[in-house]
Amino acid sequence: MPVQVQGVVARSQGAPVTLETIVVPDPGPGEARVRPLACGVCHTDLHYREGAINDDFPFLLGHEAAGIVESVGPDVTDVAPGDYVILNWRAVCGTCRACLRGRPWYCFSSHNATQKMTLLDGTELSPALGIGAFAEMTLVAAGQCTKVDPAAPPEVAGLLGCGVMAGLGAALNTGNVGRGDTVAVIGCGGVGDAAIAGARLAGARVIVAVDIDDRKLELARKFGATHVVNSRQTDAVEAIREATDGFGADVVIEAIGRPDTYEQAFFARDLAGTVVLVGVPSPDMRLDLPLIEYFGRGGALKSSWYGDCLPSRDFPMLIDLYLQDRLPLQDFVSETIGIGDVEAAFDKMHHGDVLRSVVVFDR
Ligand code: PAD
Ligand code: ZN
Repeated sequence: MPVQVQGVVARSQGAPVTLETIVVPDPGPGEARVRPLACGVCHTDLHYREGAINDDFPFLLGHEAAGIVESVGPDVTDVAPGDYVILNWRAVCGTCRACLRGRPWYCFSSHNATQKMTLLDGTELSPALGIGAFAEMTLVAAGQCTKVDPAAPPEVAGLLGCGVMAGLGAALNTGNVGRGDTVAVIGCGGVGDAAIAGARLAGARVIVAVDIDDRKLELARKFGATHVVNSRQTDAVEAIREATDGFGADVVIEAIGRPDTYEQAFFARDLAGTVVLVGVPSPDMRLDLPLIEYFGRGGALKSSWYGDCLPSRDFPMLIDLYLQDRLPLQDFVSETIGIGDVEAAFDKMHHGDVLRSVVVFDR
């Protein structure tokens, strides 16, 4: 039977989100119906509301979630009702050209639910990143459910579903930070701080955090920054060089998505170093740099999509590290809120007051 539940919907561009009754169909082949227990508020949800992703309003927002599988489609065997899962937006297809070459973390054709959730009047909803988890129930592809140890509380576990995974993976997977490396992270929101935590986990010996907000720099220290730089007051490139014996960092991670900070990242790395762009730029942005600098500095300029993560490999492993007190995921949770507080959480995010607000559902 289809169920009717409450969900957070963005009806039109820029309008405040509203709590609406939504209809969630029974799971069909390859699908799972999931009861979210917690879901983080991510910048991307706000981008959807502002119409910056696409025009497919109305959106059902929310995509950083952990929950319980309620029911599964007839052919689903890898998850079962009662499983505790993190929802992912990389349900690898196994058949696209990336998967066939053994690089499923780039999967170009990842799965979402085939059926649509709707409003009461039948209007089809577009779930954010194919998830839509600011809702008491949601419908996803079964492959979007990654089982993890239920000992990790949902408000913590859900964060791996998007931003925190993107940052951790930018350091661990895309940047391939190794023991003894020097690392700089520009932009210390949830994503940047996760990159710092990832660099520490990988054994970086120097981690320079750059931001324009002193509150963020203080948090960055907690996640493992050995040096902090307020780039409103100090030149970021010079400060990073100073912290790295005058050479620049082996890996510089840009976690904002701006040309000026990307340029800092480009010039703040050592010869043959790596720049990782995990911040998402807007389509109007341009970069103008002398081509000889690209050649002369060598190394690698990479982008990181979702931290190049493979959910089946990375989520259970990172939850285990959290449970062993080696990854402080709980420190990303600035506050827990109710399902009616998402609009207020956008406001706090906008003012830089929080790393993550997390919606927690009544259990
Ligand atoms: P956030 O807004 O919480 O953090 C951004 C941080 O950058 C804040 O601490 C700001 O103070 C700081 N900042 C802003 N301007 C500057 C500047 N000029 N110089 C230095 N610091 C500055 O965002 P977030 O951490 O949630 O997300 C960061 C980016 O990562 C954002 O672009 C988001 O869209 C992107 C993202 N990417 C992926 C992916 O798969 N690549 C996934 C999730 C999020
Ligand atoms: Zn997100």
